[in-house]
Amino acid sequence: MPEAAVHLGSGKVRELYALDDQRLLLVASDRISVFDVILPTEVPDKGRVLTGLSAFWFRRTRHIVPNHLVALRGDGRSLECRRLEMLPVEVVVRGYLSGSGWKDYLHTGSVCGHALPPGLLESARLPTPIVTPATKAATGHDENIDRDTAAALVGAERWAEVEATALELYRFAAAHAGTRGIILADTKFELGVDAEGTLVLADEALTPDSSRFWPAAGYTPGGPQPSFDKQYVRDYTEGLGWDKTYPGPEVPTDVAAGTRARYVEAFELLTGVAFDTYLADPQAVLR
Ligand code: PZK
Repeated sequence: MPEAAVHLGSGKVRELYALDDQRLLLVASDRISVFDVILPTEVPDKGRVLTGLSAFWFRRTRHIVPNHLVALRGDGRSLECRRLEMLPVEVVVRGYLSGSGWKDYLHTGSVCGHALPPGLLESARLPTPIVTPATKAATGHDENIDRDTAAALVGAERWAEVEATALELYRFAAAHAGTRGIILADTKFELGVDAEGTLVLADEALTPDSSRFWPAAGYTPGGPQPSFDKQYVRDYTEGLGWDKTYPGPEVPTDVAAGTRARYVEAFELLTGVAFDTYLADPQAVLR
């Protein structure tokens, strides 16, 4: 990292630096969070997998919406990006009923103001994908909001553009993942606006940390689906009887290695690039 970089903030598993007034550096660590708690054990190369996947998707979706990617660095875990005015809304697209969407549906029959047919099972495929906005609550947790609230936060015209863009991104990525045996159940986008007022896709995009990826083989609605990437480490930590509060437990090397292998498998299936090739030359995902 250049010595001039100024640290702007930390996410749970990422760091954000200012390179100059126009550009930022997003650095993905190998930290992993399980049940919203960071574990003391890292998953080797996890940050490189996520960064490579983000860069891959930015390259392949720029016909849908411009994005903030300026350069993928040779370390494979850092993205130089354009500095934007971020929208104060997280944009989740759901093709399947899971997580907070399933909880809201159980209680109200709808998700973020989208009335859904009765009798849907947990993890069911939705009749059509829906956009479910959220805001960062004071607790640090995301809070689902309805589309009128989102429209009030960013402006009605901008919100309509965001919804249409997010749906197109989801349909494109879900179709690609489907051909690779992966269900893209849902995904969260963060968007910003550049100095010209153009909507720009930012943050990380379509990674296992911002999405639910399920193996298509074995998909069975009626309960939660195993996570493509985190299931080993979830199963291990739950098997300890851990109460899912801080601090999380250390995980054995073989569990961390098994988790790494699942991340790498997702990377290779989705990008079609061997992970060793990426390590030797990260630009391979941009071609
Ligand atoms: C921006 N974050 C989230 C916080 C992280 C990431 N292109 C952009 N322009 C302006 N701001 C941001 C971005 C992006 N992406 C992203 N906060 C601001 C965040 C902490 C650590 F790695």
